[in-house]
Amino acid sequence: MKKTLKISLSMMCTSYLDLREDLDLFIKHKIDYLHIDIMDGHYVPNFSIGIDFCKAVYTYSRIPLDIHLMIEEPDRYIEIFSRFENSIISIHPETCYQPLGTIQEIKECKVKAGIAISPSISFESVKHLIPHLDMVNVMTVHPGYAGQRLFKPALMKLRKVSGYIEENDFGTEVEVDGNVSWRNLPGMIEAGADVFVAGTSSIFERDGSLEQNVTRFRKILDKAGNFNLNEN
Ligand code: S6P
Ligand code: MG
Repeated sequence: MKKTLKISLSMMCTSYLDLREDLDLFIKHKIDYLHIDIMDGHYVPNFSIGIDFCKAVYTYSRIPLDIHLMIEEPDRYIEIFSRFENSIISIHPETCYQPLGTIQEIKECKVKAGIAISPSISFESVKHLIPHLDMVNVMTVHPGYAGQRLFKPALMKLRKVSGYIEENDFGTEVEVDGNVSWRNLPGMIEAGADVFVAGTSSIFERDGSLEQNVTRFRKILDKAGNFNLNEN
């Protein structure tokens, strides 16, 4: 079966002054998700974008949001981030008292539910949550900043997560987030990711234009998806 590999664009890497023009380009190229990194200065040292930014980009583009909550006690904010149809909210399980309860709450708000797994969190410690999820984000950098180097051991975790999902036919999407560069992309595809967070190391890198980079990224994913078709 053909595998559809998707692009989730990291919006903290966009040029805010060119936002409207960039969103037009993302609409034209049918970008699958806008990846929204929400940070609180506690769970991660950094701050980033917030709910008003989500409203603006979603209202204009209607591209589903892939909201990555890097915040403590995310339960307090599920309701306000669940107002965007066809979107996904991912939490870090170690930020919740009762991760399954938070996952259920996200689903009750009629959006998709995901978890993000930081490099310090093992596959084994979150495995039991996977059957309840629509997406698992395997982080290949430490949460908090764009432009970091790949944390290589996370690729093994990516392989474990995608293998477990495939063996059990859960249908959960596997996302890879962090230094998804031109160089690292083939290994991440091979390790079983379906959704790729594109940031400063690929689509927003300065070497090519944004349009050239989007086209280049899509071509790589389409080719890999078709290859999967031929394999089966
Ligand atoms: C990191 C965040 C990521 C970054 C993305 C940036 O805390 O969750 O989503 O935005 O990794 O991509 P790059 O190519 O700069 O690593
Ligand atoms: Mg992220």
